[in-house]
Amino acid sequence: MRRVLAGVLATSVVAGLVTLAAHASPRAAADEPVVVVSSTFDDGTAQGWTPRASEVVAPSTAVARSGTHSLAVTGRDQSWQGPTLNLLEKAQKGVRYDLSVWVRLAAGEAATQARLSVERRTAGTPSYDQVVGDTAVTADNWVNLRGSYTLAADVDFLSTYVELGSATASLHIDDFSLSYTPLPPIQTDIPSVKDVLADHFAVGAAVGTAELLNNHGQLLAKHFDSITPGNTLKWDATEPTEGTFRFTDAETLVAWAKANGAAVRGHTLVWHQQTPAWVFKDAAGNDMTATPENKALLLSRLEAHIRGVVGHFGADIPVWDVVNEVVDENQADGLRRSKWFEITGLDYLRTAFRVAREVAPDAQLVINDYNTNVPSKRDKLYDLVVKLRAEGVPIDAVGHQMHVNVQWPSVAETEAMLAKFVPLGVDQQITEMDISIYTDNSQSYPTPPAEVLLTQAYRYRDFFELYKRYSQHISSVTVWGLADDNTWLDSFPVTRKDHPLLFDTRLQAKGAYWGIVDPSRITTTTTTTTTTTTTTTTTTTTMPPVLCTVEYKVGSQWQGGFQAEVRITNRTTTPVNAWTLAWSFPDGQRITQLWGGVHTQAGAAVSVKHASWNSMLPPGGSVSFGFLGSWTGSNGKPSPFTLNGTRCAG
Ligand code: 9MR
Repeated sequence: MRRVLAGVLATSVVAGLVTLAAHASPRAAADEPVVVVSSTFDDGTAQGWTPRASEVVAPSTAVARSGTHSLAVTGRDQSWQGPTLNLLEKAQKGVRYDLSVWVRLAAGEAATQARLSVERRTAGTPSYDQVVGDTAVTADNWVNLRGSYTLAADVDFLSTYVELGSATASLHIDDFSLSYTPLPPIQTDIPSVKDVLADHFAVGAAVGTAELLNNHGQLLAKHFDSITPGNTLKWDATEPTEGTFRFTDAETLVAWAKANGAAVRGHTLVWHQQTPAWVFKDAAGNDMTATPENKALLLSRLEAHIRGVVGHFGADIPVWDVVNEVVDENQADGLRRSKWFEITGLDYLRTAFRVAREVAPDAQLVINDYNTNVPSKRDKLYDLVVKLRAEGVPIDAVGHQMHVNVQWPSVAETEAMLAKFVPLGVDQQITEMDISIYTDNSQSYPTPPAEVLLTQAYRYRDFFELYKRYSQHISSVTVWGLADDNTWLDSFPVTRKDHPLLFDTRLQAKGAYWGIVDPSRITTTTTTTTTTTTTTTTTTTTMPPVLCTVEYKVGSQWQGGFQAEVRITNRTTTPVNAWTLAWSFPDGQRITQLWGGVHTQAGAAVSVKHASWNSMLPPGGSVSFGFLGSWTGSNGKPSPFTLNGTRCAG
């Protein structure tokens, strides 16, 4: 239910006054959105909005997204000029706000891009944060810019503003709102993940400064004994211009870790992304080409960077992802064609590890990469580590990012990944784990389906069981985010809400958490919250208990024929005796031969009964069978499957 504060809507001045009361109000119940500011301009005033520079803002009746007025902005001569609203007295540190505004170009203006930004100043020094990135806008329609923002620093200036890609276009804005939804308390009566796994490895989360505050900070402290700065130690954050180092946010994270007894993983010294352009400019300011002079210059910059960053933190950061994502399995030599490689060959790797070891002799030095489970990539990474270590390059550990999803990869492939590096005697770390609920780019769920979250919970269980079995070779396991309210997967590979972590968007424990902590408590009762700026619906869905999951994989397919494998897993705590699995084919498929069971087919309806030797399906156990079939049309996957008459998930 939406909660609008009486009297807030009239003017932003009134809204500001009421805001203070709202934040203190015991009636601001968890999960009910509180509108802090709403600007409709329908009273014919600018409601506190002002220009950022010399442009003009004025209420207008030329167009309105709702009601009678919008705010017209004319006379712009810089792209960053635009309407701005002072939020200093309105937004509090550590609260996650939803911002929404509608934008439309003035009549006759050519299409361009708009974005919603925040300017904040600490002791007079400005920083600019993007709330909503470049979004196409035209003079024909209203476009909604909507995003979330958490203020994490102490500020003496705070404003939001709309800016455009094209410098001079005039525009209108309307129906701005700033709102927040109070969070319920974190659960204090559940086990801490770090305690449950204390005998095995450190448990980490990737965070930014916003995750240290209020409920987020409490959740982080309760469950994690390691943190990885998600962005604040990358080159663009630490050395944006040559020789000028900035450590403010990273220092905040390190201080929090010290105060809370958590370790810090340093991420990352060398990467092909988030590296400022100046790094790859030659002495004349042009893009570097592969010359001996440029190679020397680039390696000297690399050395100075590592000395500056690693030297600054010293013993406070005892493990570094020295190099990140340098392997490309599609190259015969296995090396990513980054600017680093093009200009220095393998020497950037040698220099990075050598200098890191010199500056921090006791730190653990890691080579970190994604998709290290994929056999071809795993093997190329392995070959590189062997080669460099043979030369004396001090690589102490291999980092497996483990950005995976609810179907991919298999636990067996992941085990092969860990097993591969064991003979080398290197430490291994899981550095960036998350389990996307999506398996392809076309999917998007308004609310995550209960059965998908259940599969995710079992995947977390199975991966952590594997890590525990290998824990003598694994020193830490880190998830890439604290909770589902803030995950990089919301905008990668496409924009949609993902739910890949252990805690939900309200910071409550998910099945994924129980999968790690106590799989017997993975529950089919889920609480999901869907939030929009105007409504919030909280639904508690009690699903029928899930008895089984079924994986159906087409292994190969050719003109008219295909081969498939089906794996049934018993998700209950009691054995299933004498199983029969049934489904209906969607595309006229016909089974021609089946092994591992006995089949009958009538039209589309198929029933597969156990073979004499695999009739028992133990609790938590699986059986598989395979078949050859014929198909026409699209060979779609059947769903649902029923086991002894009860529907399975997957
Ligand atoms: O979590 C990081 C995200 O906020 C950044 O936008 C993103 C793009 O540079 O980088 C994310 O972290 C990456 C990590 O540094 C390296 N492995 C992949 C991670 C996800 O992109």
